[in-house]
Amino acid sequence: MERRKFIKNSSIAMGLSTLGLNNLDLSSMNKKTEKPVVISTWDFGLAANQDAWKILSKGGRALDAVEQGVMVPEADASNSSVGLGGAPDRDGRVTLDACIMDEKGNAGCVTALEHIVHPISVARKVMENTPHVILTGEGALQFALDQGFKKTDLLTEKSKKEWQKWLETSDYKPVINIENHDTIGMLAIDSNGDLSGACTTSGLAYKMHGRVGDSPVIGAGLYVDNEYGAAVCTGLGEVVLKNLSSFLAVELMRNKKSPQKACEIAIERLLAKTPNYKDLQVGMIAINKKGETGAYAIHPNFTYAKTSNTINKVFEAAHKI
Ligand code: SD4
Repeated sequence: MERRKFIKNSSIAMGLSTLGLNNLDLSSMNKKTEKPVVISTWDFGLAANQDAWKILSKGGRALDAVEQGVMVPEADASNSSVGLGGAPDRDGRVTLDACIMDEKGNAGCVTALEHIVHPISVARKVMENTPHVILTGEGALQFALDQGFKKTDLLTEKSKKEWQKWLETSDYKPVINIENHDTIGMLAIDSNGDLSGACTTSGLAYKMHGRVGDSPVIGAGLYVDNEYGAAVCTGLGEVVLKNLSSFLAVELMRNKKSPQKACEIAIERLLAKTPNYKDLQVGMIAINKKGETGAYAIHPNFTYAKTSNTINKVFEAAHKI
């Protein structure tokens, strides 16, 4: 019996390695409902998951968990892709994009927000305290200050020096997989079985002033449908915006695809519409109502972190190229 099981497992592993799917999250193939679960993009997701887990493990709400979780990289000045210390635009201004979506389908977003360390919390206030979904730029900042957020200089000395160096050539070229920490997208299912998601970023380094990516756009960077699942993207926002990849992945889960298949098909769709896809990276993660998860990317080295009662680990996603 044991030997048969061993042979079966090794042949699955051999099959996966032939497909280039080593380090695949095999727990996602377990059909049993697992909750709570939290997943988030990139290596730095693991630290963010720990704060989310403090809420989820006590029976807390997924919405609170994803907000608290993504606040960790937002406040971390040492990473250059989210919140404080984020790379500025080409004019030297740090402009942040974020959105949040709850189990009731409510959503709040801020775009091109300056001077606020936690755009995700401003997005939540937009969702809960206004009749709107998106506030942008000056209006978003004014709203944040009215809600009691403090103005902070987000441009660190390190980011400023790097931007000044960039100005010498001013060559705008999005880099694939910046130091394995880019936008943080986080999805959670709580012990009640409810789903929520959050996504927050400083966007692409040295973008044009006023440029908004996919991350704060519902259906593009993030989508949650509490009946079926949730998905979040990272990578070159322009192509995600044109393909509404998060909405598509959730729609695929509604059509009974697993989160893994949903991510793969959503990325394949994007590739079919993007002739230069080899020059850019998009990664996505998804979770369904059973707590099963999936992840897929165009290029290697897109990592995601998963935390549950049985797992607390960073995985590399399967990839196209
Ligand atoms: C954007 N999607 O602003 C974000 C940035 C990102 O990996 O995720 N980069 O386009």
